[in-house]
Amino acid sequence: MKQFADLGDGIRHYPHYLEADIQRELAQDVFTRAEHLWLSPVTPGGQPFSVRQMNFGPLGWVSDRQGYRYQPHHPDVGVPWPDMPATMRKLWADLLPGAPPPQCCLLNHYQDTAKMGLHRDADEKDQDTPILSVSLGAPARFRIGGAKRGGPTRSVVLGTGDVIILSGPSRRFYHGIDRLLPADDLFAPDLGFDGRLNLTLRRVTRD
Ligand code: MD6
Ligand code: FE
Repeated sequence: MKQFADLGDGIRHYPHYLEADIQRELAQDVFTRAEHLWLSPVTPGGQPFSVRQMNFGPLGWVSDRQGYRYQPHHPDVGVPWPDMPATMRKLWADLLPGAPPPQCCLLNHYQDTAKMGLHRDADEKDQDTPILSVSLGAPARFRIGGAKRGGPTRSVVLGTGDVIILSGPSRRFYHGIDRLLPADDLFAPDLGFDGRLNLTLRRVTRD
């Protein structure tokens, strides 16, 4: 079993889990698959997100004026989402053996002052299977609270190649990204892109 930091409540942080060459390959793969398909999501109230998004796999998470939902097709061009990168499927199989396979890989690309407000991942009918996330590129401050909004929070820096899993109670915890942090020269291989990528794997349906 690879080393992880047990942060309690089912939160497992695996610093530097992916090696630099795998990170580079994954980043290239992701940008190739996402080309021309990036989404510029808005909240149901019409506020633009500061990240751009894309999805891979059978279902994609979409936010627009109609609301938040999962759907099998790209909302603008109508094509099915591209396949999930093989590295992501392998990570899930290695770290969550026995869990039903992921149905969505949501991609977020942060640049400059992009951030993500505190939210819960609550649009999945399956609220029990863990969520696994991979970060690539610039480090970021990840904030995590509890099951209710407004309680105490703590933060953890997610660096490039890090994996974090929210399982057990933390699957339903509020979390977000405060901001990107200056690149750490020791752990910052050049991955050939600006900013930060985060990929989250989710199980959506309850079978
Ligand atoms: C991010 N991550 O790291 C945003 N959600 O950019 C998430 O929203 C997230 O990292 C569920 C589980 C793990 C995550
Ligand atoms: Fe989330």
